[in-house]
Amino acid sequence: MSLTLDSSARTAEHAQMFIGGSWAGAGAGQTFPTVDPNTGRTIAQVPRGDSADVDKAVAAAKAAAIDWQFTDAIVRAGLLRELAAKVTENADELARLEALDSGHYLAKAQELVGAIPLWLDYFASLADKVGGRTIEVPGNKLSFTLLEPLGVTAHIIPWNYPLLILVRSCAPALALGNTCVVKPAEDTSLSALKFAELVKEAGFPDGVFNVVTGYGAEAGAALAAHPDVAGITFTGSTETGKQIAKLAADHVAQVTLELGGKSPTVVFPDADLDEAVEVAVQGFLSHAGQVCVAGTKLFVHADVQDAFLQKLTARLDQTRVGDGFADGTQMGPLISKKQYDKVNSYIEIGKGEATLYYGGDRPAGTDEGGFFVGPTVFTDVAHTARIATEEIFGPVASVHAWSTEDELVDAVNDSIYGLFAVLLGKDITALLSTARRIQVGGVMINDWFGELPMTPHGGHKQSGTGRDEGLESVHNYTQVKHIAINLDPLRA
Ligand code: TXE
Repeated sequence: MSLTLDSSARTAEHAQMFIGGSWAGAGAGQTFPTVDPNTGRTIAQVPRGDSADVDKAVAAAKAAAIDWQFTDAIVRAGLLRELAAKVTENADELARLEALDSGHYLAKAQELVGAIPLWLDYFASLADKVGGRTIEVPGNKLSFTLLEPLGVTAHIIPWNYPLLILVRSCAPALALGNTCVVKPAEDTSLSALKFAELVKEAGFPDGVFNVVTGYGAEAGAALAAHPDVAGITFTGSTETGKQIAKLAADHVAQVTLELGGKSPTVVFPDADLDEAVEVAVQGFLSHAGQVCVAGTKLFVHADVQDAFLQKLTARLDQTRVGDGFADGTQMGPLISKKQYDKVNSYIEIGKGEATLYYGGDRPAGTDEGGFFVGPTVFTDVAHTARIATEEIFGPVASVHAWSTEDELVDAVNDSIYGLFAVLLGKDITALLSTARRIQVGGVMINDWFGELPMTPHGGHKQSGTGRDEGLESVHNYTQVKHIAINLDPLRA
């Protein structure tokens, strides 16, 4: 049955899993609530899938895998384009569901949903363009490779960008002939279920795309451990990523992990400070800091630190934090009580190890039941402080002065993480020299992170392995088959 949203009541009904082309509750009949982080109130009850439900979904995906692999690539691409059209037709409802369930303010959710067709279209275009290669070998032989799909791929999704992260991994998987089982985060299942409806309407064969809702330790772990799952794409915490990699190792599944970060925003002495402040603020306040690439360590050159901090204060004073459905909101709540408690506990830790320069409190006028934390900045922070080394995943930044490139590079590289960095300045030689020396998977110069389907995204060190998006992501969903033919007669 179709998921229905009552926008004014902020509730939804008929949240059901999508397995083998049919809607289903959890086999054991259990559900769990998903809540509106703006108010803490329940939006809907969602099926609490367990390992038996995962078994059914993987079986459905496995049954569909061979036909889907040998469906013409151009047909697979056509279905993805049809799906893109369905997303556009249903963009308003998808955005409202996403805003309600994930805490993105409505205008941002609309922007995110509006971008989904770009991802579907980009990967549709790859379906009939990706292939193997011919290889020159000695003798009268023809040697070549095929790039074949893995088979059943699992997609374990976090709650910060629920639909975008689902699409960025399922679109290439489907385009390249894999069948998918998705496990959305328990905090944000609704947009995945609505998306599954659109997959069905677009005409994908039953079993090609499946969604099992549930908790990570139950449905998620069962999916990662399933012996018929050949590839796992995970975005989430480094800790859970390590657990998933261990589960995958038991049946030698391929893993792609996009994990935590502690990303620097570096202000060079010649930076335009108004622009630098704007990018820095986007870096740690976008989605209330719940972004894998959040720029939570502000490395500001000592010569401009005072001027930067003055401008930063003025800019933070303007930030409108509140209900995501209210006009003009620029920053919504954190996703859950768990995340709210985590961020507040880091703010307390910060007060003990640094100077609280800005914020640290609950923004005035926000719903008492919602999970709101205001913009927070610490100064006088040691590089080894917990708030400067651990992923907080909230609107909390630490400011660090630097003077020489060597000192800067050492400080940035002294981290278990290596996801992303923003560099702001004018001297292109200095910017590129630093960009080469820092150990991160992506560098943005004079701009804030802009995720795109055509550019590879992922981390060095404990920020992950493999790459989402770009041509690089083809490796996540294909395996190589080498074929050789002897062209000489076997007997003279
Ligand atoms: O993440 P988890 P949580 C970071 C961020 C945040 C912290 C904890 O620092 O504060 O993680 O968030 C599923 N086997 N990021 O606890 O556990 C889970 O159901 C299989 C960074 O929500 O990583 C959900 O679908 N699956 C990040 C998904 O994993 C399991 C985005 C993510 O949950 C599982 C989110 C298990 N044992 C959090 N345990 C980013 N890189 O953007 C959980 N899951």
